Amino acid sequence: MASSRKNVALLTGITGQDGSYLAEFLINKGYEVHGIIRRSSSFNTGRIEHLYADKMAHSGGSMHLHYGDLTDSTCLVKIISLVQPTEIYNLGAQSHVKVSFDLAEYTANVDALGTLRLLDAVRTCGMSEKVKFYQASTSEMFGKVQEIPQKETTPFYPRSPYGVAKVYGFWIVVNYREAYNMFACNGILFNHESPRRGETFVTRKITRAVAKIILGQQKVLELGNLDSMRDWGHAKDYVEAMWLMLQQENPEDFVISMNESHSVREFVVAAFKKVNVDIEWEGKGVDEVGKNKATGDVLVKINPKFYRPTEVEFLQGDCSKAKNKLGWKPNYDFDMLVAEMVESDLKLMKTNPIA
Ligand code: NDP
Ligand code: GDR
Repeated sequence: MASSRKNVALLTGITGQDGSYLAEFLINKGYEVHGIIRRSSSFNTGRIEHLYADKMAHSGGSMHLHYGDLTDSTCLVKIISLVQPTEIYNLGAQSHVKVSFDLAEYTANVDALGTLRLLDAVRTCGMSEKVKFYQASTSEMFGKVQEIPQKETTPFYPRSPYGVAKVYGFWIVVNYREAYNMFACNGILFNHESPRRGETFVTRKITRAVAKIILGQQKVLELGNLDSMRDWGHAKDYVEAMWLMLQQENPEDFVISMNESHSVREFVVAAFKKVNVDIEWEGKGVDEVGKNKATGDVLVKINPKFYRPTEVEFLQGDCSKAKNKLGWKPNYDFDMLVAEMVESDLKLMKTNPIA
């Protein structure tokens, strides 16, 4: 393994929530960090701009960005042969579960075949036994409840094109590890959030709406299934686990989670509580509403548009293996996560109401 070389990390998905925290983490550890970014008609580097010195050149300091895409094998080979990474973190993905029902083929192309392309690019560059590879696998692979809590040995039953594509990603990583002696690991991460979470994922949608409602910029928050149960942690804690997996003697797969499950309804209540609003629920199904207990104002409504054709009802992860073998433990709990996200969105909406 490439231990005598300087630590050089290559990240796909560096502009996303996890990519930005992981890049920060690795730079602090003294890594040279390279990231693959997509060409976009608008700026897509907002989460990582603070990490490079020269904004125009997308470079400077320990950060280097390269245009590329997981659907383009040629660029992956070029970038890997140029960068000669010691570690690759494959975080790039069409990561929205609901969107994957509309963009099923594209999601498979990026999330499933993109993983294959990246692994094959490593082989093409003759680096199979020189680079460590991290794959962003997901609790969505567990899908329909087979066992509670879910752990590394729980069978997969994905419930969306996204989940199915990620199951392919998982197994192709296992196969290349076994076939070509690659140091390749799957992190099976449960939901993790932060102030940098994309605005259309449910936690961030809620914390943004709480901030806007309290500041008089929005009246009502419309949501889909309030009964879904998720095991929510903080992205900052979870990127450390990704790195720890690649520092082991042998490549293995690990569940990363909080072993604690909350409903979307509970997240709503906790977020409004941070701005001293108590929510009481009335009605059932699509007619359910969340009211401000003090004023009677309806603050939360159901919009069936946000329902999914098939839902993952209950996720709770058992991360004992990661705790025992990696020595990983989270610094944030559920309450701290909600507090940080609400505070951050309050600050954002106060300074930039059109955000
Ligand atoms: P985000 O949606 O925030 O980021 C996704 C990243 O992938 C962005 O940088 C995006 O670029 C990039 N990307 C999208 N399509 C392509 C493509 N065709 N080629 C190259 N890059 C692409 O996701 P997160 O940071 O939340 O998640 C990181 C990874 O972890 C994803 O693979 C996700 O599926 C997985 N995961 C996430 C969990 C979570 O709770 N956050 C839990 C378990 C797994 P752009 O900015 O240009 O859109
Ligand atoms: P998820 O996250 O699908 O678990 O995937 P998301 O926040 O989108 O949904 C969580 C649950 O909330 C319910 N929900 C809503 N979801 C959204 N987005 N918008 C709504 O208005 C809404 N109302 C209710 C959903 O139905 C669902 O049950 C995330 C992504 O980061 C994946 O990439 C990752 O793999 C998994 O987490 C682990």
